[in-house]
Amino acid sequence: MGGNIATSRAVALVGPYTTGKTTLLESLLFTAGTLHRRGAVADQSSLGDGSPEARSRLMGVEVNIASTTFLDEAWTILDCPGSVEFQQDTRDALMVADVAVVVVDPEPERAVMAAPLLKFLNTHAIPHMIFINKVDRDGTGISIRACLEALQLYSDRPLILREVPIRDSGQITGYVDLVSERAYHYKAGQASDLIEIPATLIERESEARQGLLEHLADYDDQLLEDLLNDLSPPKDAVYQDLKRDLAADLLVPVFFGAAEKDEGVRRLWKALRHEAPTHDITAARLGIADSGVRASVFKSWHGRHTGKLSVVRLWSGEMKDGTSLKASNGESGKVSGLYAIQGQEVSKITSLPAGGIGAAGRLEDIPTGTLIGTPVGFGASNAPDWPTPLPPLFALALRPTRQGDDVKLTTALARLCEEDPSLSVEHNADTSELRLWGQGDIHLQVSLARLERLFHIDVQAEQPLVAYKETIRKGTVVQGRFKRQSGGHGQFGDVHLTIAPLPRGSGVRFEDQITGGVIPRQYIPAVEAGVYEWAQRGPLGFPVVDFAVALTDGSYHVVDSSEAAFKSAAGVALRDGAAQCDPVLLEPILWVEACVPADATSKAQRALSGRRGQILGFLPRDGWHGWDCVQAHVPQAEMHDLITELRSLTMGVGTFSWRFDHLREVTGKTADKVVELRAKALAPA
Ligand SMILES: Nc1nc2c(ncn2[C@@H]2O[C@H](COP(=O)(O)OP(=O)(O)OP(=O)(O)O)[C@@H](O)[C@H]2O)c(=O)[nH]1
Ligand SMILES: [Mg+2]
Repeated sequence: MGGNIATSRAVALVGPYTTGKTTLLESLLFTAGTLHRRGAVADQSSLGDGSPEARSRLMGVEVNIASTTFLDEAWTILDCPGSVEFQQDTRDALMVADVAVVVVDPEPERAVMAAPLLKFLNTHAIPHMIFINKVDRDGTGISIRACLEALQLYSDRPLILREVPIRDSGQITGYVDLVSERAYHYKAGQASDLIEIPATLIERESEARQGLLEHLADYDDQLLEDLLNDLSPPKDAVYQDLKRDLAADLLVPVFFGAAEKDEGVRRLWKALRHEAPTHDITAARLGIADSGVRASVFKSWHGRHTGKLSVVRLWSGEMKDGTSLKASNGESGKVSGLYAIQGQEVSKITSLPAGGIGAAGRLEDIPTGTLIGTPVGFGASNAPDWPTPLPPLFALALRPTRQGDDVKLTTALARLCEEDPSLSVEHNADTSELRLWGQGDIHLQVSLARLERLFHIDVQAEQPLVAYKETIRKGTVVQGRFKRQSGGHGQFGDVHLTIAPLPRGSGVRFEDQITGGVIPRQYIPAVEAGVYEWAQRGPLGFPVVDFAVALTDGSYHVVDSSEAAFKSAAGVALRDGAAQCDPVLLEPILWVEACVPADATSKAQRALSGRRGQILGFLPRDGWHGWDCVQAHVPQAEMHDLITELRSLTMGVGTFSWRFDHLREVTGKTADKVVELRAKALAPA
């Protein structure tokens, strides 16, 4: 039953944005005695959110790591960002945590915001508790039961109330613990006072306690028998069950309190102390064998004075500065510098004990998600599955403001992507743009702020261009002659071309139908080259696709003909011919699947139709109770801020996936505007 655990455990604080995770970190550190003065997020004095990017936005933009000791037991707390745009860090931290505390707001209508997280925890069977925070606020309006019922809709595991609130004029002023059956009155900033269970609560308490025991009895036959015989089970047995069921992720205990006033926080600490699994149990859950040093890299960053740091959770053995390691990606490395992390501070240590979290220096080719360990018995096969990085949803095209910063920018972006696997860089060949992809506008703005602060690179960021194409709708027969006479010998080429449209996706085809040597062999590749060159920019200003050109006839001059002249002749023919071929703009259409809670399904459909999308249908989201996915074809030109709109319709939880599907003809005003803008962009300055 808990107590005297020699190794360090890791708890991740997760939950929707602004529910109070960083405040809870502060409170956990304060109540444990690690912080002597309590800071606050709002006045930028908290230990968490210490980076300039987090401070200036008053929000979590990366995982905050801090260690502490509570009643002589070591803990590392991973305070994770709540914003949907920074979930990569949250997921990676969860992969190494022994237990997660899901911090939520008490309003039932906000429960849906925790849905994606609860899904992730359920999928990966990560033991978790719920902490309903901010119960100091507007007390009369808060119903713990309603909050729990709303959250239960999104959890596969039963959520079990561990305490019931004591109220004074509606305001929550304390709680009755359902296992110890003791009542406490909150004292802001201090340990709660033990009090008598208020008479009015006795019935509510015993009903809730019965509910708790019945859930535990689902996995404990002895307890079931006791309950059937109306016997009160021994407390120790109840604590044992709670501990075992939490470790097996069979149920989710629910606590409440107010992190800002340290209310309910000692209660949470004690639950963690007695019930959270230890690192060896977590390692076994992840399938990591205990043989020598084994550690998972769950975060990477580059420190100004330390070089690359790999933040690791050590599952077994002892990691030291200088330890040689193999990695599950096939690389190897040697720890060069070992550090403890406390918020923004890193400090040198000589060794890291099992269960601990620290930063190992200069493991250059070992990315986040890798298992590392001493070589003996190390095989890639024992690396646990790591979730794939979050797919890109939002892009900006970047250009360095200062000339000559291109190479520096590429290097810096590669680093940022290494530190954050949900960022990626694309060099788009169609538009010649350098694009930064991420999870949303704030995510990218924070990345650009880091680019400025750490690499001193200023960039201009714009909405990316769309890779329009064009094609022809009719065929024609055309002659192209290129003739120049300027001094010496001239230039002469003459071609007859048959131009014809091809089905979508055919590309450009060239056929040589010359017979009888009317054009000598050596000039034919030049004609073909002329066709491809012309196709790079058609009459509307975009690359031309899906057409065929047959070279049917022509003539040449013994002295004046040349490859260059034939290439130009082909260009002349196509330029003249294309005008008769009914050119038309093609725009890229994406297949998009937007997934939202079912009450927002019709709003999501409207959002997609409003973006010239064609709704293909909708289905219940596989494995997600109460969610739908709407499929549609949407022009890429309308996609830029779709994620922003979907989130604003769904309290942040709506999302989508996408892939290129096809090119579609676009006409009328939409096309005219595109062509006009293109002409302006191509016009000489
Ligand atoms: N009334 C009340 N407000 C609280 C409590 N805990 C946190 N807050 C406030 O909620 C706001 C957000 O707190 P944070 O601790 O930054 O929330 P967070 O969950 O870390 O936010 P992100 O990391 O950005 O998702 C701050 O203004 C806090 O003062 C609480 O117990 N009661
Ligand atoms: Mg935070």
